[in-house]
Amino acid sequence: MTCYESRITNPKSIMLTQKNANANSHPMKIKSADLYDQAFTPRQIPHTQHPQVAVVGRSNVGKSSLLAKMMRRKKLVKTSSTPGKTRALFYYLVNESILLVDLPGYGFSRAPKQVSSRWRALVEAYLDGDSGPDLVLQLIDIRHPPTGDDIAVNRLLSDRSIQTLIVATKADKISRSARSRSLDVIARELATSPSAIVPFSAKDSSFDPKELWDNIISILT
Ligand SMILES: Nc1nc2c(ncn2[C@@H]2O[C@H](COP(=O)(O)OP(=O)(O)OP(=O)(O)O)[C@@H](O)[C@H]2O)c(=O)[nH]1
Ligand SMILES: [Mg+2]
Repeated sequence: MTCYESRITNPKSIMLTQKNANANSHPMKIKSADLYDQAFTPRQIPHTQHPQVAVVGRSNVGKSSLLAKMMRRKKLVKTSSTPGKTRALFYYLVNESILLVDLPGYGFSRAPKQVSSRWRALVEAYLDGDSGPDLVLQLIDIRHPPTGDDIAVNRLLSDRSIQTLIVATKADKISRSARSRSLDVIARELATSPSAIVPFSAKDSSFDPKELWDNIISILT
């Protein structure tokens, strides 16, 4: 199927392109962003027709900071000073067309080292439900090789054939040369190519969230 055919036959894509089409501005110029829903248990997961982009990663990796940048809404995104305390899915509706979903962080408890069963139950219910994500951004701290949890979660996604974009966060924390070495390591561990990984920083404005949006839109449409 060509891109054009997939664009006209995928109703979610039509929603995206129609709502955001404007020749004079970026397709994801943020006009509105609001908390749409939240789910603390599998039963609370909302059913929706909106395209969904979920953000997953270890606690403290920078999920909420990335979402705040993408939506240009610093105060909207739920953050907590205690890593791993928030065990819910937060849904944000952007431009009345696309949902960004902040998934709970994993890997916060010291023992056992594996993804906790409660986290797994909630996230698997989301991934396997009839209103799961169209794309998952898996965030990896650029300073460290992927952990066992990161690799397990990557497998959880690939086992389900869920489209995944790896984003390497906190790129401001290391030098350019260290960045490219890190991308090589992350790519090798997650069986992808370094060029498929998007480096990002929520603190350095040379990392423009528009580029992330461009990546997302091109995957979804
Ligand atoms: N230097 C730097 N710090 C960052 C960046 N992104 C996030 N941080 C910091 O890292 C800490 C955690 O960021 P959050 O966005 O709350 O991380 P999270 O993944 O949402 O964490 P949980 O909600 O606990 O799972 C905060 O102190 C942020 O300011 C970044 O790109 N660069
Ligand atoms: Mg968070």
